[in-house]
Amino acid sequence: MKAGRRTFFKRGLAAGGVAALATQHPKMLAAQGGLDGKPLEVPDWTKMLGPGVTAEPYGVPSEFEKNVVRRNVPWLTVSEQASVSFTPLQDLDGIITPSGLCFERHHGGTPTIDPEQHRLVIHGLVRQPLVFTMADLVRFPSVSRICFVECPANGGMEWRGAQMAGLQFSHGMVHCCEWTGVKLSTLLDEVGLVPQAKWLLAEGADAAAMTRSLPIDKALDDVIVAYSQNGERIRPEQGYPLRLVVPGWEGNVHIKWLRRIKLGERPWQHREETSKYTDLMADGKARQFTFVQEANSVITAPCPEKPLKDKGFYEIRGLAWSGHGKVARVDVSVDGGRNWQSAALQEPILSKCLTRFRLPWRWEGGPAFLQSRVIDETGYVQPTIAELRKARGVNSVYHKNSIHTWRVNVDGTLDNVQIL
Ligand SMILES: Nc1nc2c(c(=O)[nH]1)N[C@H]1C(S)=C(S)[C@@H](COP(=O)(O)O)O[C@H]1N2
Ligand SMILES: [Mo]
Repeated sequence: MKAGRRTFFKRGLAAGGVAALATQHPKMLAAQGGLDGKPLEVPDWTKMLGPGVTAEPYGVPSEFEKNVVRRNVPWLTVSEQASVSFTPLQDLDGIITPSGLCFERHHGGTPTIDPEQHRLVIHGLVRQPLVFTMADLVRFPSVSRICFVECPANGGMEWRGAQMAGLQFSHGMVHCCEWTGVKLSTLLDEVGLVPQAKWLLAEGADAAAMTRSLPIDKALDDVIVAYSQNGERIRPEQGYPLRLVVPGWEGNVHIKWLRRIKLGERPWQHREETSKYTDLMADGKARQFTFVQEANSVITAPCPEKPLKDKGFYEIRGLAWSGHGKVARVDVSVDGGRNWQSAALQEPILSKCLTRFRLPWRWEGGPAFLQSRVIDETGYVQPTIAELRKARGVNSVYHKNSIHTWRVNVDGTLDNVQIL
C-alpha cells in the first residue's frame, strides 16, 4: 500500500518532468503543491475577470464536462419515444444522480404538462373520491427521501452473454435522487379506503397512459406521490409535475406524469404486467408481479470507459443497492471470484439507495478479472450469472442482477465479459 502510493505520486509528477525530485521528496511535494520552491505559473484565467453572477441564471456544468451525458443505443428500440437513455455511471461520484443525468425510460415520449391544469384523481373503492390540483398536493404534510429507481430491464440484454460495450449501457438504467412529495398513505387516508380495497391502479398522463397495479400494503408503506427531485420540481422527463416513487420496486411501477389512482379488489392485468415486465422462466411459464429489485452491484472504476493508465495504486470503486433495504457488505475480487476481500462502504448507507464501496488495489500490469458481490441486510447474496441462469433460464429480460465481470487487459483497457 505504502509503496503503491509512492509510485502513484511519482507518476503524477513525472508528467510534469520532475521525476527525479519526486522520488526524493514525494510527501513534501504533494503537500506543498509547488515545485522546487518556485510558485506555480499564473494562468490566463487568473489575469482577467470572469462572467458575472447571473451569466447562467440556471447553472450548467463546466464546458470541460461536455462528455458527461446520457446516451442511448439506437438499435435497442424502434423509436426514440418508446426508448431509454442511460445514466453515465462511469463519470459520477457519491450516491446522488444529478437530475440532468438521470436515465429516462418512457413508452410514449415526454408530455408537456401545465401544472396549473394538471389533476390527480383518486377513485374506486374509496369513501370519497377526490380530485387534487398541484396546489392541493403541495399543502399536504411533505416527506423527502433518497432512493434508487432502477428499470428491471437494466442489464437485461446480457442474459445470454456479455453484449454492451461499457458500464453506461450495461448498468445505466438506474438513478438515485432525493424525492419530495406527499406520502400516498396520507392521500389514501383523505379519500378513505373501504376494507375491500386491496390493490390500486396508477395511471400516467403521457401518450402511453402507462398503468400498473400495486398491492395496498406497499401503497400504505413507503410510496410517495412526488413533485420534487433533488430539491427542485421534477424534471419533465422524470414525470413533471407528479410521479409515483415506489422505493425498492422495479422502475416500471414508478408511474410518471401521475393522473389517476383507482382502488380495487385485485390487479388489473394491464399490458405492462402481462405481455411486459414479467419474467419468462425456462419452462415457458412467466412469473408476474416480481416487484422488488433484488440486490445488485457493479464496479464503476475502473471500467471500459475508464481504463487503467499505468501500473500502480488504484482505488476500485463501485455502487451497490438493494430493493429490500440496506447494503450490508460488498466483496470485491480481482481474480474472477476465486478470492474475495471486503470493500469499505461509504456513508451514508441508506435503505433502498445506491451505496458506494471502495477497495485499494495495486495493478501489477497483468490480466485481472474484477468483480463485486453485494450482500444486503436480509442476508441475500448477489448471485453469479451461472446461478442466476440455473434458477431462471435465459428467456428473461427483466431482473438480471448477477455479479458482473470486467476483464483487465495488459494494456490497461477493460472489457465486459462473463465467467461461467
Ligand atoms: N407514465 C409513465 N410512467 C412511467 C413510464 C412511462 O413510459 N410512462 N416508464 C416507466 C419505466 S419502464 C421506468 S424504468 C421508469 C423510469 O423512470 P425515469 O424515466 O425517471 O428514469 O418510469 C416508469 N414510469
Ligand atoms: Mo423500465
